Amino acid sequence: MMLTDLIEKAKRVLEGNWQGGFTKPAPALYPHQWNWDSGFIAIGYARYNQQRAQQELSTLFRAQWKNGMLPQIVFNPAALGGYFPEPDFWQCERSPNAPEGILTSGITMPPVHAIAARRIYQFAGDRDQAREWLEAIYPKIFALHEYFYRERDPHQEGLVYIRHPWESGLDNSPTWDEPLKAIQIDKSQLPPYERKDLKKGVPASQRPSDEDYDRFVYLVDLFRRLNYDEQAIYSECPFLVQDPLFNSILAQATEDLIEIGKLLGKDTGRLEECYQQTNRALREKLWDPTHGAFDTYDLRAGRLIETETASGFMPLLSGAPTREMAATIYRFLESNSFCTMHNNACFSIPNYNLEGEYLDPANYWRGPVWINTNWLLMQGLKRYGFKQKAMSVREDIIELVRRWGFHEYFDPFKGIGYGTDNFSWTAALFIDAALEKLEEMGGSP
Ligand code: 9WN
Repeated sequence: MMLTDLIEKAKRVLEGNWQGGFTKPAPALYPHQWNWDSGFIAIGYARYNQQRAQQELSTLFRAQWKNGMLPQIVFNPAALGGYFPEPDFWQCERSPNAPEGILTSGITMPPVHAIAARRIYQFAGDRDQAREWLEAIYPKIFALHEYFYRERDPHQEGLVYIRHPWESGLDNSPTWDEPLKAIQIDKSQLPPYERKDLKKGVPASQRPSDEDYDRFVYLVDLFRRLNYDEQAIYSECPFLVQDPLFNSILAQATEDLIEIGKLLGKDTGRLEECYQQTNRALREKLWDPTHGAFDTYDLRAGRLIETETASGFMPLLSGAPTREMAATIYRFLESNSFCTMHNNACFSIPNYNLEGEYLDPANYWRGPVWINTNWLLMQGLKRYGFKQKAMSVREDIIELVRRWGFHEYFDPFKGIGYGTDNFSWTAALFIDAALEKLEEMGGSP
């Protein structure tokens, strides 16, 4: 199929998932609005439908908590019953910070919104209107970043923690195995629950395990018992980690927010401090020279967690690595661990080391290639001048979709699409990558 036809097909995927105010991540598996999904989706819309892109983020930010937190899920009241956990389980009304009249979960996600907002302005057909929209969204994104640095950075070191694997966006990444194993579950104390994700046509072998879900549920139950009080959660939560993916997205989003702020004539001093401090902390605390990548710091265990996932390269995105660190990362990415061969033999960039002990090429965040992390790493590779590698990642984004469709994730060796089909961010980021390629080719498909 010609690239231009595929782009039209991708637009139809987004249209099919459009709910009249936001875009759900997938037709059946994810029936509500998800935080970082909407950011990636807006990046796709930014290329061809400015209004939609703006609306996607505006709808999301309507659900912002009073303390600035932006929830992981905004529930669609008309679609309740199809997902677990839903508002009856979260019970966010226990928190004085929860928004009134809007149903949400009680955790957050990586803050990609300023990255998307800047691109919306960059590609806007109507710049004046985009600027007006930025005026309205800027204070909200600013409040979100303030929330992170105020509530999630206990040592004021520029690194924010996440307190649930769902907050990472990479729910069952091998990086969480160790901290999750440390949580001893007493089944008789766990609230009863029923997984809905296994009833949507995706094999259990491609989803997180029941042991993972027990821990996901344990943490939600803890948060609701603590009425979502950040201080109390900080004291009691057994899962508290500083993750390089989350923090480098935060740093990059802060850099983009600075640019937006300058455009609007705001004082961006505080944001500049945050940006510098987070990048410095990534370098000084999370870089592991023996590993050749960035690690996650486990605040409970008081040590780095050494696993080899794509998150370990993500600080390229925000410009945190020194030239030397970036060169080391580049060699890692070019090794057999992260796939140097092409021509049908392998696709970039799997979420986990292809030679790693816990590799499972069909299981969720434990091996497959995901389009969002590849898109982010592509930006990071460009930033450091690794143009050829960035272009090969872009080519894989396009080829995976061309050959296997708009799947949620893909087998790193065979390409085969796994998880749900018609996945929104795959379609959205494909549109961005394909249009960028077409522009470079001078418009010919
Ligand atoms: C829990 C919606 C979300 C993504 C996450 C992905 C998956 C949810 C789930 O789907 O997580 O948030 O139910 O498995 O891991 O990154 O945002 O697409």
